[in-house]
Amino acid sequence: MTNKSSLSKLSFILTATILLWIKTYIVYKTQFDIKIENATQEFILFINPLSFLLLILGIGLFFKTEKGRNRYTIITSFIITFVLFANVMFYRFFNDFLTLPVLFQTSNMGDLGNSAFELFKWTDILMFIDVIVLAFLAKYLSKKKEVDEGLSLGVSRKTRFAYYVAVLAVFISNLALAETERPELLTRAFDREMLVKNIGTYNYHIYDAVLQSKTKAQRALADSSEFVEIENYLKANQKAPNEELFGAAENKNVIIVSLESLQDFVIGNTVNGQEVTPFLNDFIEESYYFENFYHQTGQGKTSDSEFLLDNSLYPLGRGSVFFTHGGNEFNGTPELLKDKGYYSAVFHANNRSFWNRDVVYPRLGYDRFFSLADYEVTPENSVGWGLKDKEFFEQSVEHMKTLPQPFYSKFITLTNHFPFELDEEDKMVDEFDSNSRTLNRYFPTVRYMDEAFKYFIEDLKAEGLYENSIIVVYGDHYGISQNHNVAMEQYLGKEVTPYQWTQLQKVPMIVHIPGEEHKGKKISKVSGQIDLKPTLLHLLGIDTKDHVQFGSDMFSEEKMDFAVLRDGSFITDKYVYADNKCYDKSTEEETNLSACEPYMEKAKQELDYSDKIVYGDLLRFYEGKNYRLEKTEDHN
Ligand code: GP9
Ligand code: MN
Repeated sequence: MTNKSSLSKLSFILTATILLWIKTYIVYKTQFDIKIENATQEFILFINPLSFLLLILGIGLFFKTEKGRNRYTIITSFIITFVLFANVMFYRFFNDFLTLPVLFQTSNMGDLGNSAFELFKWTDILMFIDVIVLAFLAKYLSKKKEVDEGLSLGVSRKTRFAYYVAVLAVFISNLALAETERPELLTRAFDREMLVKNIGTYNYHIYDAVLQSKTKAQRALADSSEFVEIENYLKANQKAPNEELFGAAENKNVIIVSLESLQDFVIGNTVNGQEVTPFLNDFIEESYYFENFYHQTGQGKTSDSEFLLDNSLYPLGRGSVFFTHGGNEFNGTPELLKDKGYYSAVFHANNRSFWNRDVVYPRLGYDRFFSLADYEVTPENSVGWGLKDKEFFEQSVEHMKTLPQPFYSKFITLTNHFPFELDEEDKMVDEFDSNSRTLNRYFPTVRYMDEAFKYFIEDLKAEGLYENSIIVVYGDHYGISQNHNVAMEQYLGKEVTPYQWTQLQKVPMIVHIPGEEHKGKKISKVSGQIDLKPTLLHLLGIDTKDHVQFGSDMFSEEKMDFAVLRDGSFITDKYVYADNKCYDKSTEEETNLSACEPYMEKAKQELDYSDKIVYGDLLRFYEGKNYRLEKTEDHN
């Protein structure tokens, strides 16, 4: 077989590939709102459909006849175009890319179905033009070639091999480029826009399908018997609520403020002689402040903290649970509060799909998500990751005024996010001076966030929302990673041992209850984000003894001093277990491992049981006694 005939056999496939490729890129640019920041990103976007198209259309090379090959190419082009078209329609409605769970979520599709007609534009037909062109081409070309019998034979093995080596090379270069632009793309950044931007819409669908089948398999293997043991464990760990505070905030609005990357070490502390969080320091004086409160997040960062908050379940050891198990059955706080007549909303000026929030929030019971599209975001009022916190709070209060009361609301800030960028005019303290630009810049952005929060509280007072709301403020996760230990040692004036590192995982946690201002009480009991849900529900007067929850009421006298971090470290009243070592809190020095041993089993069990619930989607088997009896059946 000559090269020339190999090439002509390939030419139809390559024509189809190029047409689809260009079409996909045109669709990216005209139908989706993908933010491109530099030329490399644009280049990645341009090449990203190629590897998949070559791979799939290349299957045509295995067909023995030209007719079969062409037919395969045309049908495949049509299917791929249809997938692209479906994404365009879906995007017009949800501003997001399709995922398999969403596809099977009837409520979502119902919404789309009703408006599909309205979403359709006549120009969409243009998307299919290349398929029609291919069909004509096939007809015309095959007639012309009928004379040449040789060309009807299959493609040689060598050609196929060379072809697929080339496909692999394209794929690997794409992935490598994407990884340099966005490290840990596949494990960390669970933003669909980011995925589509980097690996392309088609590869993204494959990635999504793999994830989906993995979780489906784990779920299918689980059964309700696994739940019995866990339930016994949880029952044995139940703690009675604090009698005085149970119901102290009944029927009040709930305002939860998740402060981005805020660690506890800045509270009451200074940089260059200036207070880092002057407002929070004052706010603490009229609130309850938990000074030994830990974040328990993993790779899912903010989304993990949200998961902990609303479910009192641990996030997972790898990936973001919002992304990997967002379709599970939950008993989220917003859902539980519905029985009490609460309306619920989240405020966060980022893409709806970031961390899969648009899919997970409804499953947790949230009624409304005020996301990027609900805010007026301009280059002037943005910095770093987007809308500046002050603007965010200001615009949020406007939305907030429209909510039915009582409401359960959550506000997620953004400015104090790595790489901690801030406009000159917003800097209220000077940067720290160390070898870490990240730590240096952390202080001014924390200071800015503190100021923004102050304005928020003032706004709430002005709008009459302060007095009838309970306000819960906490840091979502650490902001300064271990890479900056040297600079951190300089700031703290002590070595960052595994013990100190664990202490750095403390995040501030403040609860303000109207009428309780005089308390201004510091609570030193060891607790974590896992405890937020029962604490809150008890304040609202909701009994949680039949709830599936790993946390306990932080106000309860019976509450054990205990927090497990997602990496398996834990903290008790006397000890810290980290890096396989046991530390005595009183000396801050390593001690005999046997001192930590009594808690090691418990720490492991907590995480294991919680993981079992999440991986097996076990809450679908739960027969709660006080609520949602109808949920005993598996609806999925
Ligand atoms: C993104 C914001 C920050 O929406 O919540 O995410 P993070 O990187 O902190 O998880
Ligand atoms: Mn965060």
